[in-house]
Amino acid sequence: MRNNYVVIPTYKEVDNLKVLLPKLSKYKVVIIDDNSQDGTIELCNKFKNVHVLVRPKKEGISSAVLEGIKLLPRNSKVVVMDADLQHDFRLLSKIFNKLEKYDFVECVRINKSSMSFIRRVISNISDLLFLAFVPETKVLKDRNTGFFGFRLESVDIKKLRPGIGEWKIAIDIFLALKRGSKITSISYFFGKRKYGKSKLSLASFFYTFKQLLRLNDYRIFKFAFVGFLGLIVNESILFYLVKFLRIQEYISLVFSIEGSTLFNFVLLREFVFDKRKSKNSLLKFHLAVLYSLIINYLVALYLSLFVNYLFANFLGILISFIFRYFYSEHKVWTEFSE
Ligand SMILES: Nc1nc2c(ncn2[C@@H]2O[C@H](COP(=O)(O)OP(=O)(O)OP(=O)(O)O)[C@@H](O)[C@H]2O)c(=O)[nH]1
Ligand SMILES: [Mg+2]
Repeated sequence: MRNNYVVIPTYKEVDNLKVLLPKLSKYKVVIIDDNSQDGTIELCNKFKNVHVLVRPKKEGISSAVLEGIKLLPRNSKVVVMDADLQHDFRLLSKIFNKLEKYDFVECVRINKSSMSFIRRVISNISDLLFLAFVPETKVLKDRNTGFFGFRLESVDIKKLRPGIGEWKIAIDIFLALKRGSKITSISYFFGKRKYGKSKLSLASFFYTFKQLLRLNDYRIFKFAFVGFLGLIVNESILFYLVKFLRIQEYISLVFSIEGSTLFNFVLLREFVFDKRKSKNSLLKFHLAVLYSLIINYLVALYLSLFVNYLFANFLGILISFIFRYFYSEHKVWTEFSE
């Protein structure tokens, strides 16, 4: 019990805290408040078990939680929750119990249907995007959760580098778990915000996208760049074989395509998916290339019925690129070494 901490990021939540803090008397509580100026500090100071850290300005949930956990002893068990009473405080003892055996506990919302339609759509899209761009998260059930627990010593804190404004810290912490960490989940009913307003805004989309690319390690851009280099290699081989060696075009094309495929494979393996290894990746990458050629061909053929054939081909290339990228992420390089 001694090192069980509840970490709560807050911004203008004093009315909710008046209800929540008295329920947390069994735990040590760390509040990271972004200068709400609404009486939060005065309220927190009334509770002996509550420590409040005030930051000068609003910088987002993720960095707030990180600042909070940096204050804690390494052998702490930590639960992160919101102040707005959407996260059920009655689950705390269950989460801390799970942390006796597990390193990470995610609390999974089972009543997403109680959310408004638009919030549900946003939440599902965001969930899907994280799954698509950060395949390591596929073992999680609720990638958007803000309610979760972890053993601090199982987390490599140096790996946590959330940007300003970001707010999905659960994914960052999950990805920073040390090798061999055990994870589990608890389902719960997601409540309604009691007082005050949600801090979600249009800017949240931008921050989510920023976090998505950061956690993706910008692989999508690196992949596109390697593809571009492959195009140059492909054209160069073709030019050399046809122009200088006078080999028939239909034969030269086979070599230029295979040459650029091998070139792309090596670059991707060494520089893009270098933290992952996988059996038969060369064969699987050839399949990715084959499928994407077929997609390119069929899309270009079909769309040329409606638009200019060059534009149709361009769209075919674009769609086949997207396919090849996600196929590489999810089917070719599938083993995560870190
Ligand atoms: N320190 C700090 N806390 C924040 C910031 N933004 C939000 N919070 C707190 O983070 C928690 C979650 O914020 P909410 O606005 O409820 O966001 P949400 O739960 O993801 O979204 P909703 O489902 O709309 O409620 C609350 O305790 C907020 O007070 C911030 O910039 N800094
Ligand atoms: Mg909320």
